[in-house]
Amino acid sequence: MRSAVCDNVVAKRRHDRPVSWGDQVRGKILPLVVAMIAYSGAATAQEVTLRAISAFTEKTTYSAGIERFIDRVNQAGKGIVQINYIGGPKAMPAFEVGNALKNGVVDLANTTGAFYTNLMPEADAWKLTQRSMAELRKNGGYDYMARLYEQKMNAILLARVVDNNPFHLYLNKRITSPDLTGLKLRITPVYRDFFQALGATVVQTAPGEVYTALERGVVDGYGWPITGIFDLGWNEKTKYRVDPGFYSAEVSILINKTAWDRLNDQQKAVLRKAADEGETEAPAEFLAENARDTERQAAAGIETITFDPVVARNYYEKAYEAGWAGQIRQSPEHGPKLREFFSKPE
Ligand code: 173
Repeated sequence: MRSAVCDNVVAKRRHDRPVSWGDQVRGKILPLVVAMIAYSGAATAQEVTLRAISAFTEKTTYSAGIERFIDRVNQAGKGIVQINYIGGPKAMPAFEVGNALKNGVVDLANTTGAFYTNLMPEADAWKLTQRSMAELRKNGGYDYMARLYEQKMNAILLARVVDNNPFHLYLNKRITSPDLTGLKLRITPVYRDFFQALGATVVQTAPGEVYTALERGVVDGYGWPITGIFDLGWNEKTKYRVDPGFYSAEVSILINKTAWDRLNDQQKAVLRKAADEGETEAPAEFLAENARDTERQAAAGIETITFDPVVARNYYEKAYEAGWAGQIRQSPEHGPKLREFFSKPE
């Protein structure tokens, strides 16, 4: 439109006739008015658009939290702040999301600590929390992590939108005791120390590669939470689930700190409110989803493998023992402190 106006002016001048009032309007005054409107818009328009990405496939269990957050922000933030959802791993590999967030390639990210241990090994410790986020925000545990997020990720963890959601071992070979010798299992850093402590051989893959790995028999099983195995069809390639579950899956919405610092108070308030709502509703929501998916797995013919109570207790305790040992090995400075904040009171 603006270039059409300019072209018009140039064309008119070539005719070398006296400049009429109409020409003046088109040539000088109109562009001025257009520029003034544009300028006043820029001066008063507060609306900022942030770019968001998820490490999990769009419209599946572990993207639901950020998708609801985006809906809330885009609803409450009209004229203030909006989010442009780029999508899931089709747009960016899961293990790249942490880097992209840190470097400001995206402003917001939905991901889990295990996917960016290269930048911040301590982030994988969220899985070991035995206290609620509400408690951790009061007891200093959140604040301790917040400093590490700022230093190592240039980020703020706005909301943990997955909690109360245990991980399990899924298998295609029956076991009668928690001895995983001879089994090859798909992992992320979440399960590495525990499954290796039980004798397994491990291979790390993004969630998007699990189906093919199962189909080709490259792995005998995989680690995953209690919910979500139906999302990408893994139920078709899964015979057993080992109980009990262990840890508490964490997926959170992170924001790049530089992008956050550029926002005004009103914009921050819209994001904070949507984040707080998401974090508050997650624990109860997942308890309900856990029960639903447990039934759904049984209905799909997935058999549960259980152990004697004492063996089961040892299995569960070994998960935490191996998990914390791994954390402390990778972060001797912060691991012990995080263990104090995160563990349940004795
Ligand atoms: O198994 C995984 O890919 C993983 O680490 C994870 C973490 C949180 C939620 C779902 C999966």
